Amino acid sequence: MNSRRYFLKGSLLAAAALSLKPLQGFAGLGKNKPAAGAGGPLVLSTWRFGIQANEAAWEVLGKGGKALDAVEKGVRLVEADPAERSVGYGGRPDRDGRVTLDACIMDQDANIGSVACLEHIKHPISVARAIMEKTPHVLLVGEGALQFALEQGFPKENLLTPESEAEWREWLKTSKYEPIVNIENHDTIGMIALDAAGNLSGACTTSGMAFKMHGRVGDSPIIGAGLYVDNEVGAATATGHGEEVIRVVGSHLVVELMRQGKHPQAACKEAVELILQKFKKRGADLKSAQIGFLALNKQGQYGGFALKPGFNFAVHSTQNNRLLDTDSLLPW
Ligand code: SD4
Repeated sequence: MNSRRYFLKGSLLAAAALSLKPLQGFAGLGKNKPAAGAGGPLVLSTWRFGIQANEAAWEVLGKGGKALDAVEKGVRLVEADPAERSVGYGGRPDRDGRVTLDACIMDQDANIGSVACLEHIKHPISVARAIMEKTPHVLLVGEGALQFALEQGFPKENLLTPESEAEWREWLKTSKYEPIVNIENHDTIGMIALDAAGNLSGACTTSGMAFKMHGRVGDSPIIGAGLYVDNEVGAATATGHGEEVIRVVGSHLVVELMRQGKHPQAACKEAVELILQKFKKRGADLKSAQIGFLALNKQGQYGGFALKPGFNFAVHSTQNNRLLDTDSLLPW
C-alpha cells in the first residue's frame, strides 16, 4: 500500500476509534481550550507517526521536563524507525541512491541549530541540537556537517535499507533520472511543544523529497520555513512541498499571523492561501502539490490546515493523545 493511502487510512481509523469529527470538530476559534495550567503541557506533531512521537515526547513533558528535550526525544523515535520511509534511517534516497537528511531545532530563547544534506547519521535532529549548543554557527551542510557529527561522537551508519534501495531501483527504471514531486513520496515530522513552565520549542526532521537531485534541500532545515518558534507568541511547523513553503517562509509567516491575533488554525489557513495564490500566479502545476501547516500558540490553542485533504496531526495533552484530520483549501 502506498504511504499516503496508509496515512489516510490510519487517520480515518484512528478518528473513527476515538469518535472524532474532522478538524471542524474543534475548529471553532478558541474552542480548543488549554488542557491544564497555563496552557501546557501540550505537544503536537505532523502525520500519523506523530502519535508515537508524542508518546516519547510526553515522557519528558509529563514529568515537567523542557519542551526542547521533549521535541528532540519525540522526533528521534521516528528518525530511528526504518519503517518510516520519509524520515531518518530507512528514508528514501535521492536520485543517486544517497540518503541525505535535513533537520532543525529551535528553543524558547530563539537558539537555533540546523543541518542539511547530512549523510550516514541516524539522528540529524541531535546533530542540529549540537550545532545549536556547541558551535557559533546555526547551519552546517553536507560534508562539513558529517565531519562535525563524527567529531561529536555520532556513529557513522548506512541509512539505506534494502526496502528503500529496492524502491529507488524500481524508480530508476521509469524516472529517466528526473526527480518527480509527488505528494506520496515525502512526509516530514514537525513537532512543536509547550511545557509546564509555559515555554515553547520545536523540531523538524526529514529525508526530504524522495529521489530528489543530490544536494536538494527543502524547507525542513530552514528556520522560518519548516519551523519557527517565538516564545512570546507561538510555534509553527510545515510539511509538504518544501519549495513552496520556502517561497513564503511559511512557518515564520504563521507565527507572525498569530502575533497579529489570529487563531493558530486561521493563521495556518492564511499561509496556505498565500501559497495557493503564488502557485496560481506562476501557473505552476498543482496536481502533485501538498502543503500542511501546524501551529500552537502560547495559550495552548492549536490548529492545522492543508492545501488538500489528507494531512493530519497528533495532539497530546494531559487528557489524551489523538490524531486529527485537517481542513483543506482544495479537493484532491
Ligand atoms: C521537503 N517538506 O523536503 C519536506 C518534505 C515533506 O511532507 O514534508 N513532505 O520538502
